[in-house]
Order: sequence, then structure tokens, then C-alpha cells
Amino acid sequence: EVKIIINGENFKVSSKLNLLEACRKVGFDIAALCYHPALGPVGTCKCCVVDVKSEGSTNYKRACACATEVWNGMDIRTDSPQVREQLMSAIADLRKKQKNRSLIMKIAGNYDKRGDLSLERYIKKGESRLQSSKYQISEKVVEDETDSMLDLLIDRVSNRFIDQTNLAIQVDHTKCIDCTRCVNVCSNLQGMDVYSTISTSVYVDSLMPSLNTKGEFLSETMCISCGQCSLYCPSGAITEIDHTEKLEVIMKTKKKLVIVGIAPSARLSLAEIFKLTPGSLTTGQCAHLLRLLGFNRVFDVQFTADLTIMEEGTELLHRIDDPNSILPMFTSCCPGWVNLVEKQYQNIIPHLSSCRSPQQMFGSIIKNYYAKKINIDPKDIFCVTVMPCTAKKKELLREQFRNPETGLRDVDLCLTVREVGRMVAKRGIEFSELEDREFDNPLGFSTGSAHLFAGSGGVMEAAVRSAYWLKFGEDFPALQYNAVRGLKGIKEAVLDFDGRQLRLAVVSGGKNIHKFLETWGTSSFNYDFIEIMACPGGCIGGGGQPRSNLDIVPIRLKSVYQREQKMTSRSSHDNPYVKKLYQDWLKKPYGEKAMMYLHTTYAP
Ligand code: HC1
Ligand code: SF4
Repeated sequence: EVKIIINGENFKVSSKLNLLEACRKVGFDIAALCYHPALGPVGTCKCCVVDVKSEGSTNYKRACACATEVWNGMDIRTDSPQVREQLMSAIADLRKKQKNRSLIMKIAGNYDKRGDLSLERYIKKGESRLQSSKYQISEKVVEDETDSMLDLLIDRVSNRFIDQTNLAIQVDHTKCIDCTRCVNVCSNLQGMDVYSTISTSVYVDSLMPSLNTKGEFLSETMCISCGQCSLYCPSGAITEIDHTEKLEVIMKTKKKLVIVGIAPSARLSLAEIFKLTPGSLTTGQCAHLLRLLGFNRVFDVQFTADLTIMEEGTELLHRIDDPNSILPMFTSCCPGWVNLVEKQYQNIIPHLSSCRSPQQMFGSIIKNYYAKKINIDPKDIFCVTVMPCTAKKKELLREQFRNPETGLRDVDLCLTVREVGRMVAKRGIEFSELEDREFDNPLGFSTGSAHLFAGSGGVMEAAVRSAYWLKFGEDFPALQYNAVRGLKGIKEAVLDFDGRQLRLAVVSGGKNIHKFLETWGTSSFNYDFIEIMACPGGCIGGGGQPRSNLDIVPIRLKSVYQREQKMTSRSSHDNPYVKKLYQDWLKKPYGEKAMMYLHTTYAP
């Protein structure tokens, strides 16, 4: 611990903190754009400038707080006139960068003349440290939405270059402020190296933005659409492709029955957008909210998570029992992971479970079963999902998920949790005041196993419970399978499956996946069943989640486990509506009809 003085007040802080963290810890919210606690100091935005003086010294010196250690006797001023002036000048520099960038885009000829100048207010309340800081500029944002801080940070340029080729995330180069967070996240957290700070001849060298994709469109890169970069981008340059307007048009025309299903982890994180206690599980409020937003049926993707487990558990048993089948089997519910396999690890394709993800099973059940049940033409249904994920937007566009006879997509549109947050804000709905409501049925009931899907290891735990039951006709003895729980990037376990030792692994986060697969193809890679999620921690850390502080992920996970324990049914095979679906329509897991509607293929 060291003693420091901030704006004349005495504090004791840990010597391990940098000055920015130390100030924030004791309640001084310093503005910073390039700094992120999970990524460490970069020092490019220069917004976190403070005055610093050592004990005994007479002069204050200006320093970037993120790159400054704390020492005993340090005297800090966070809001002197000089600091304010420096901050305004840093912002002016960022503005200049953006202006240059738009010029570069014009020169490169790579811009989009859409004439659409309505810049979205990405840096708005709750989404940027700047706004909660004590500076005047932040107050201006709150007071005046039309002439805000955003205008200082983001130029209203006449030509914008927005790369939407990825179909899930978009990159608006003219909003980039060179913070390099995306480079850091994509390379160091996800191991994907999509962005780079290297200049290319496509652009004017000296003004090269850091947010570039080596001169390529995103679709031409190895990007797996995980959206982690959109989670960290502080300027709104990288975001999900927004589909809220499209949905609103569909809803307004009232020509279609608009059905929604919400993902396991979305009900945990939506509350954060409305500043409710982190980890608050708001299932009933989410059901209520989705009705208020105008959805005609409000269902639960956790129902099809249970269904996935019935199919995946059965597939696993088939693979284990058949000496000619291919093991290990990998889970296939994470579209970021499926993208990675198809782009970079094509020899794993035969090992991917053929099960569609719960999102896609949801769409398939809605359009092929539920439509008939309620006697409506599937073309009059518009199927929407709410996901913590950006890659799900692209998953639904796969040709495999279009009905070959009708040409209809199973899922029509996917919203991230952030997009739902924006819809709610726009409508002025007070989320915290909503009473609980139930989901509609039959796709509204789910078990604890489905709830576990939200976190890394959840699919594995759920699959183990039901595979055990499918094989031996009795419940998995302990139910709670601690070996696959928690946030460790790579988890391994051996499960005694009535004499056969099943070797299991659970991996989350791109970098961990690459590391785990280093020995792929060698004798030391020895597993039977592997769960993989592209985002760190699984869907609770998804790229479409609210941009909350990242230490919120363990809180979200704890909430998953707590809720799961209290659920009346805890194993997917106990879901009565899933049982009925098999009785009425599918007949049996992994059977002919299930293969047609619930399974899929992959292509390199
Ligand atoms: Fe997920 Fe899944 S758990 S992939 O993490 O299998 O996105 O929450 O909806 O489809 O159910 C995400 C979450 C989600 C699917 C399920
Ligand atoms: Fe990298 Fe994921 Fe962003 Fe693609 S979506 S650029 S893989 S972090």
C-alpha cells in the first residue's frame, strides 16, 4: 500500500494499481478511451491526463494516469485548468484523426455514399467513461443530446466508409480514434490477428488508421464474427450491425406474427443496461419486456437448448458405441467456433456435432412445427432471437438454415442484448418497474441444464447429465459436475461412464482454443467430447453483451449456478414439453425427422 493525495484528499491505495485504476478505485472517475482494465495501458488517446507531483517537489507535471505507477507521497490533481485544457486538446486531436481518416477513405475510394448522416449515439450514457467523468464536457452530453460530446468525438463527415461485409459486425473507419483496443483484443484475447497497425499502400501511409484490416474488407479476413472487438471499442467504430430498424418496420406493418426467443445468458445481462444489480436474473421481466416491445409470442431459446441436449447426448452415445465413428466429438452451438473450424481447422469438420445450435433449432421448430400447430403459413411468421452474440446474426444466414422447399429462413433476425437495450431506451420503457410475466408455451419451459448453457462448461454439464440418463436410464449421480465449471480457459475431466473413461475438455476464448488445438492430430490430443465457445467464459462473455465492466463475467456465472440449483427440473430429459415434442412430431432423438429438422452440415 502507498499513501497518495488526490485533489487534496488523503488515500491509501495498493501499489500494484496504476494511477488510473487507483483514482477510479477511490471514486475519481478519470476519462479514458484507449485504456481498458483487461487490456492494460496503451497511451494513445491521452484523455486520462492528470497533474502529478512528488513529495517535496514544487511543480506538478502532466502525465497519462494509465501509464503511471503510484508511489508514496504522490500528489495528484485530476481537474486542474491545465488538465482540462489538455483533455480538450486530446479530444481535438482525436477529432482530427477521424477527419483524416475520412479523407483517407475518400482517397482510397473505399467509401460509401449513403448520404446517411444520422450518426448513432454509441458513446452515450453508460457506454463511455467520459460521460460519467466529472468534466464539463460530460455534463454537456447529458444535458444536450443534440449537440453533444459525440459531435466532438465523431465528425459529421459527408462520406463514411462502413464495412458491413462481415454480416455480423461492422467497422466504421471514420469513427476510429486509434486506441488500438481492437488490435489488442483480437490478437491477444482471441488469437485472430484481424486488425493491424501496419500501413498498407491502399491508404496514405503516414495517416494510416490503426483500425485497418490490412487493406481487406472484414469478410476477406479470418474474422470469426465473435464480436469481442465490438465489446471493447470505445468510439462506436466497431459495432454489431444494427437490425432494430428492420424489426420495427416488420412490427409496424403488422403483416406477420412476430415471434421471439431469448438466449440463456441474455436474461442475465439485460438488467445491466438499466443499471440493476449485476447478475440480476430477470427472466420474468424479460418476458414482460419483449411483449411490450411488440412481439406476438415470447418464447425461450432455453427450450431448444434442452432439445439440443437430447440430440447431442444421443449423438455422443452413437459415436461412443460405434467403433467406426469419429471421436472426439466437438460441440457445435457456438457459431464463432463453427466459423473458426470452417476457416482455419477444416479437418475438425467431421468431428463437429451435427446438431444445429439452439437458436437454429428454435427457428426450425417455429417454422416447421409450431406454424402447423397454430395453423399459420410459415411465411407469415417472422422469427427473431435475442442473443449475447454477434456471430448468431451470421449463423442464421447460412444456406443450411433455409427450408429447401419454401426458401424461408428458419430464423429471420437476431438482436444482440445491446440492440434490445437501445430499443427499450427509445421506447422509454422503465425496465426496473416491470413485473414478471411467464413465457408462452410450448416453447417457454426449460430446465436447469438449459440455463447452464449461458456459461462455459454448461453444455458439457447438461450433455453429461442427459447422456448418462439416456444410456443408463437413471440420473447422473451428483447432477452438479464441478470439474467443468468455472472460468478457466481450458478445463479437463475424466468421467467414469460405467467402466469406460470418457475424456472431456471445455475450452473458451479464441486464444485458448488455438492453444488447446496445438496438439490436434498428435497422440497427446486424447479426448472423447469437447465443448468449445469462442468468447472467454462462453456466452456470458459474448461479443453482443452489454459493455459492462468485464469483471462482471464471474458475477454473471455465479448467478447462473445459483438459479440453476433452484430450478424445478434440472435435466433436459425431464422437460415435459420436449418429451411431448418427441411424442407428437419428432418421434425420437437422432431419428429421421430429427435429422432433417435439427441437424446440419458444415462446409469449408
Ligand atoms: Fe449461447 Fe446457445 S448458449 S450459443 O452461448 O447454445 O449466443 O446465452 O443462445 O444458440 O441456448 C449464445 C447464450 C445461446 C444457442 C443456447
Ligand atoms: Fe477479431 Fe472477433 Fe472482432 Fe472478428 S469479431 S475482428 S475475430 S475480435
